[in-house]
Amino acid sequence: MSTNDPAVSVVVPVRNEAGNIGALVAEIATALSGQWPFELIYVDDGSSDGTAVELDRLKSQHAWLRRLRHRQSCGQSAAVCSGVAAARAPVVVTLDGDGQNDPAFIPALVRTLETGGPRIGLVAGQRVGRKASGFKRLQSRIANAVRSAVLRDGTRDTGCGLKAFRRDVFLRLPYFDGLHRFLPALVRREGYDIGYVDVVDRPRAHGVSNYGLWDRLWVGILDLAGVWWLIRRRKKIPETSEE
Ligand SMILES: Nc1nc2c(ncn2[C@@H]2O[C@H](COP(=O)(O)OP(=O)(O)O)[C@@H](O)[C@H]2O)c(=O)[nH]1
Ligand SMILES: [Mg+2]
Repeated sequence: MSTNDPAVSVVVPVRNEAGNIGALVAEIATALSGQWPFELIYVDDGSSDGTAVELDRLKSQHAWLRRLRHRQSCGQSAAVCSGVAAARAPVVVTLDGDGQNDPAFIPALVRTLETGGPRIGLVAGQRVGRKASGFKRLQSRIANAVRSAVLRDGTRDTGCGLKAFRRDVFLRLPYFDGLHRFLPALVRREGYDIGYVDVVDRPRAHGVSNYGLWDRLWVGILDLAGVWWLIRRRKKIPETSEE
């Protein structure tokens, strides 16, 4: 498969995901092979475990695999943004690097974006049959309920890492740490519709979650206020003419 002109760039943000790399890379390749020319960009956000070694071993085998690295850990949103900036395809797919998102859903996301036409800016995976612990599911349900009530972004679940979007639309979004949790609302703010695909969640394969309750709660409330303000202050700039 040609890597010169990929039609789809898959971006995977990772921090300390040693043990989860090889199997996921193989699953992503299986999901995309024969469907679209693709590239796979792992963004290693200052991992201190064997993540880089595992990636380098695979990179020598697959021409379509790229590895970006932040010298210091800078967060999941920053990693996604670095990956999208480096992507060569007009369509970008993101997914988590811990194996919780099943790459088998990638073709459905990309097709929904393609068949939806130019009005659709982003297709969001919506998790069904969550495998997280009861407490984590409760946190997620409350966060999703509060967010959708405040932002009215019509989205049941924004916490799912599986998303497909137009690269040019993403690059227009205002950047902040935490951006990756608000993509449907921010893409709507740019005037685009959102598509949805139900995806079946899996348990984390190895390692531990990068987030605790407090990381998500306080920052989530602050970010929600910020995104609410961004939407309130949206202003469509009219067509400009030069006279
Ligand atoms: N680049 C980067 N990725 C991160 C960071 N925190 C989490 N991730 C990645 O984002 C994905 C989701 O994080 P995870 O810890 O599984 O969160 P959870 O599934 O919501 O508990 C995984 O692929 C992580 O490796 C970070 O600080 N930087
Ligand atoms: Mg996870």
